[in-house]
Amino acid sequence: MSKIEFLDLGMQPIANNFLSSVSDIKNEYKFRLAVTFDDDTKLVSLSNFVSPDLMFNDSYVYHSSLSKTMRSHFKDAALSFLKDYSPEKVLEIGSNDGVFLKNFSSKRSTAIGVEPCSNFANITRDLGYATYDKFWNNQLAKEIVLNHGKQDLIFSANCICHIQNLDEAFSAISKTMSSTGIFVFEDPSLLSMINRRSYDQIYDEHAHIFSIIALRNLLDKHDLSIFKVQSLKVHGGSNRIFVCHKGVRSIEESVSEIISKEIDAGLNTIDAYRRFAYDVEKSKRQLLDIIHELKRKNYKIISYGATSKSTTVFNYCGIGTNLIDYIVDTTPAKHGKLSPGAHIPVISPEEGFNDTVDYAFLGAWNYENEICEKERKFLKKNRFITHVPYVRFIK
Ligand code: DWN
Repeated sequence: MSKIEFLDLGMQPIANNFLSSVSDIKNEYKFRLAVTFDDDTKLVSLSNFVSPDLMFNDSYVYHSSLSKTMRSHFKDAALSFLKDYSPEKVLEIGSNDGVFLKNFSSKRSTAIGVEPCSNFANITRDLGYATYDKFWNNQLAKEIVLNHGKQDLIFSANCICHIQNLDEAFSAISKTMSSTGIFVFEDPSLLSMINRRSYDQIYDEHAHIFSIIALRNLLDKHDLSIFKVQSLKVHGGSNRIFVCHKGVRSIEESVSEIISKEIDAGLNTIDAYRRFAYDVEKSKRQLLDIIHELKRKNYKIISYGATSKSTTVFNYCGIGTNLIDYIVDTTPAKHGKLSPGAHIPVISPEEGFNDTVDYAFLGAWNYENEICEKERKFLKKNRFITHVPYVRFIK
C-alpha cells in the first residue's frame, strides 16, 4: 500500500471561513482533516481535499501586505531576482494583494498576476498589473502564453502547496516558462514542520506540505529540475525552490545539502511521521493543561492573530470561548466575525489588547519577533503562550 495515513486532526472547518453571525454556525462546512504519506512519491498530502471554490473566492481574507515582515521579505525577493536573473517577463501565481508584483515596474519588466480571489485580483488590476482571476491550470497557461508570450520568471509564494493537482500545475508551468526561464516558489518546509511540531501548518488550504525529496520526484516527470534551494525563516520555516527546464542550469550544492538533512530526519520513511503524530498528541495535552491551569486561577486569556493555523489548533484541541475570551487581529475583514469552528469573536487589537489581558495565545507564532517587539509593554507584566516548538510561555 503506497499511501499511509498517519495523523487525524478531527473534523475541521475551512480555516479562513470567518462567520458573520451565530446563525451561520448551522451551515458551517466541516471535513475530516487527516494527513497521508505517499511511499512512492514521498509526498505528504491531506487525505481529503476541500473544493477550491469553497476556500478561494471573493470573500478570501488573508492579506499578505499586512505584516511588515512579509512586505520586506517580498521586496528583497523581487530585488534579488532582478539582480541575479534580469527577467523581462514575470508571472506570479497567487498574487494576493500585489505585495510581490508591485516591486516590478513596467520600465524594467512586465509583470502579470494570477489570483482566483477576485477581491484581491481587483487590487493588482487597479495598480496596473494584468491579473487573471482564475485557478492555475493548463487552460489558463495556454491563454497567458497566447496573450503575453512565455515567461522568464514564474514566481509563487504560499500557493503551489494549495494546488491539489500538482501534475497539472507543473505541466502548465513547464509550458509557460521560456527555454532559459526559471520557476521560483516558496512554501512551508515539511522538515521545519516536523522538527518544530508545528502541526497547525496543516489545514484545508495546505493540500500538501513539501519536502524537497518529494518535489524532485514530482518535477522530474515534467522534465523540470530543482537547481537551488534556500531555507527561509518566514512562516515558521519555508523553502524557496528554484526550478529550470532539465539540463539548462547546473545543480547547486544547496539541493543535495537539504535532501541529506531530510533523509537524516527520516522524511523518506513513514516512521518519522508516526513519531510526529505522537508528538502532536502530546502537544495538545500540554497546551490544554496550561490553559486549564491558568483558567482555574481566573486569568483572562485571549488569542493574538486569527490565523489559519489557530483554526487547526482550536478545533483539534477543543478550545473555544470556554477558555479564550476573544482573538485580536489586525485584519479589518476579520473584525466582528467568529473564528471558524471554535466561534471565538475576533476584534481589533485597539479594541481588545489592553490591560485586562493576562495571557495571549500566539496564533501568529510565525511573527514572534515582530509581535514581541511591538508588544514590549504587554510583555513587561504578561506572557504569550505558544506551542511551537513546544508548549511554553514567551517572556
Ligand atoms: O499560505 C497561507 C499563509 C501564507 O497565510 C495561507 N494558506 C493563509 C495564511 O495563513 P495564516 O492565516 O496562518 O497566516 P499568517 O501570516 O500567520 O497570519 C497572520 C495573522 O495575524 C493575520 O490575520 C494578521 C495577524 N497579525 C496580527 O494581528 N498582528 C499579524 C501580525 C504580524 C500582527 O502583528
